[in-house]
Amino acid sequence: MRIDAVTIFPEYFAALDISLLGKAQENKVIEFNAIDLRNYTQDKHRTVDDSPYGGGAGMLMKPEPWGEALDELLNPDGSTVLIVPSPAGELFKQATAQDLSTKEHIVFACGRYEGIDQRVFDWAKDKAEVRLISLGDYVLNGGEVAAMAMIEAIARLIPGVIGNADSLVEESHSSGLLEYPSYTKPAVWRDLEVPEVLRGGNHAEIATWRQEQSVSRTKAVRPDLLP
Ligand code: JDH
Repeated sequence: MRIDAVTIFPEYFAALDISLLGKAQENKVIEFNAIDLRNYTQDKHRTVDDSPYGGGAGMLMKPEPWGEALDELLNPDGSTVLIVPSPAGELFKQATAQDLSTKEHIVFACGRYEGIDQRVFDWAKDKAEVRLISLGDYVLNGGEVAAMAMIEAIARLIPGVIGNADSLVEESHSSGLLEYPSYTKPAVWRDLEVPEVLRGGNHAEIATWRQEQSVSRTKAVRPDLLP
């Protein structure tokens, strides 16, 4: 899979060279490029913003640099998925990550200011699958942090990115409930004991205990996840 991110802050994406995603890039399992939108401007000041038609506070990203960048980046056969992080998008879910993890080429259009001129997406609709996606119901300063989170969630589902494939198998069998609490050694730490049941080695009892913990936790903090 190839992932491109168009942004005025390519430095944000340096973190993708670390850890599992860094290894996956070295192993050519994924290719990642951060592309500076200002390289596609024509004026001496490398301007990417302008005031909005109709008035309102703040600035918008002007369409021309986006057009020049996307002319270069979108596959001519229409196989690219263009993802636009946006507070007005559909909510990003694990199912979204699963769907996107099967794509050959994804381009993230990372806006700043109050977002990007609508015509960029209206124009791109004929050249790519365009999806406005929101990381969650809160306001960020731009698309970069949202794109980073989405990239991590997508990339870790690609075969060969996660060292321990069993982790993904276990995840895919997970119930949609919150996780149960987990413990490692030592058995007693600062007077706090690991629950007896986990030290007993009765696997049926452990499974029942974990299930009960998942249900009670979900009831308490995420009742919307319960059937
Ligand atoms: C991309 C610019 C900043 C700030 C206007 C929005 C009133 C619009 N989950 C998510 N939250 N935020 C983003 C995100 C934010 C972005 C860009 C993604 C590009 N910004 C911005 C203010 C507004 N404002 C809220 N309304 C209630 C109007 C954009 C995001 C994602 N993914």
